[in-house]
Formats: sequence, C-alpha cells, structure tokens
Amino acid sequence: MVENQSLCNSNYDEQGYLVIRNFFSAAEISSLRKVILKFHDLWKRDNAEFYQEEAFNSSLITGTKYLAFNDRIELFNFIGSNKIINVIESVMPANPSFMNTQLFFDPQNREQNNFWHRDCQYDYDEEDQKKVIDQTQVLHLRVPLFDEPGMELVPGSHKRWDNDEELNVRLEKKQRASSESLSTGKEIKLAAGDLLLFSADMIHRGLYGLDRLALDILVFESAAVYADYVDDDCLPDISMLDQMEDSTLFTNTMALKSLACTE
Ligand SMILES: O=C(O)CCC(=O)C(=O)O
Repeated sequence: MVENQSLCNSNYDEQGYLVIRNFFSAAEISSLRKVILKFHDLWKRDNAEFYQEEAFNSSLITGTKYLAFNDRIELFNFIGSNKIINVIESVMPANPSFMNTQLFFDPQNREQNNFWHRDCQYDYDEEDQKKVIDQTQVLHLRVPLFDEPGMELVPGSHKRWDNDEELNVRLEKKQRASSESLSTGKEIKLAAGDLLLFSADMIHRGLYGLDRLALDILVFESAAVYADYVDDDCLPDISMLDQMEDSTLFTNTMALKSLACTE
C-alpha cells in the first residue's frame, strides 16, 4: 500500500518524478533478477554485434522470444501486483495502461556517452513535442536490479518547454552535445529495492556505471494513440490474467487495442 497517496501525487505532479526507497524486498528483487538475467543472457547472445558496438538497452522483455511461459508469468505477476498498481494509480489515476518494458545496461563501448532527451523527441518535431508534453502522459517505473548511479532528471521539465541551455544541449544545436552537463539537472542515485517513477516527457538521461541493469516498465494514460505502440506478443495470455493480483494495467491496454481495431 502506498502511504500518503496524495503526497505521492503532488510530488510527482510538481517535479515529474518520485523516488520510493526500499519499495521492494530483497526476496522480490532476487526473484526478478533471476528472470531478467535469463532474458539478458539470451538477448546478448542473439544481438552480440549490436551489444558490443552500441546498445544500452533492450525491450519487449515480457514477450515470448526469450522467456518461457513460467518466467513470463513471474514478470506479469510482478508488474500486476497490488503494490505496483497502487503506486501507478497514485500518480496516474485515469486508466493507466501497459505499454512495454525495457532493460537498461552499460554500453560495452566505454567511450559511449549518455544523452539528454525527452522520449517524445524521437517521434515528434519541436512544435509537436510541445503539444505532447501538454496533452499526454507516459510514465517510466525504473526498477534497479543492482545498486546503480541512477538517472539525472530536470525537475519540473515534464510541464514546461526547455530553456535555451536545455534546448541547445538536448537537440545538439549551436554546437552543443547532448552529453554535456545541464545546470538544471539533478542526479538520483538508486539502490536495488528502490523504485523511481518519472515522466517520459521530462528532460532526462541515464547515468552509466557499476554494470547497471534496470528494468523499466512503461505505462501510458489511456490515449488510444499509444495503443499502436504496444506489441501483442508482450501482453499476457487470457489465462495469465487471473493469476495477477491486479490485471487492470493489461486489461486497459487490451480494451484500447480492441477499440482501435474496430475504429
Ligand atoms: O538509463 C538510460 O540509459 C536511459 C533511460 C531513459 O532514457 C529512459 O528510460 O527513457
């Protein structure tokens, strides 16, 4: 149960992020780590060149390509647990829907820099990014599986456009690089067991080091536009829904997808 739900909501609403220390028990993280490491080892073997040259994340962790039925159930039960759904609903009350999962790790090329971005910048030009920030919400839940340097975030930037420094660095204008430091950035160090919630719309970057491995769960507020981003293969089978404490994250997505099909 998330204590002081309204406090969570107002912190997230104002700052664009929320850290809950020791949210998960050592046993919860240890079981999750086993499943994720299975995925990660198989994924690395299958993507050896990409992994060596440039990768810093993988995605579709709940899909059928690398994990067997029982491991997928374990992941779905973790995501669809009362404690996770409660915390999601405390910051996103209106029909939160499952989008995807990603796994973040250190790039093998130690010269590879991290980079400031808003997630929406890869799909929209600057004018549309302003609208997206204003109108839609995507939430990341970061679950570090080991202690890690964490994330650097620009608090409050989920609700406002960039200042000059931020824009030039983030979009590499005026000969700035997206890996340069920002005076408005705030580092959030994370330990295994912590949970970080942050808005995908805010200006952020990952901090590399300590051989990190973090599971990110992506959730969107039910705007049908994001239903197209969801890969069917990453959703649970109907038989898996009953096993979860709370399957609403997935049933909301399924409802949106079936709505999109009939339109
Ligand atoms: O951890 C990273 O390397 C980047 C994370 C990130 O940008 C994201 O989760 O959207």
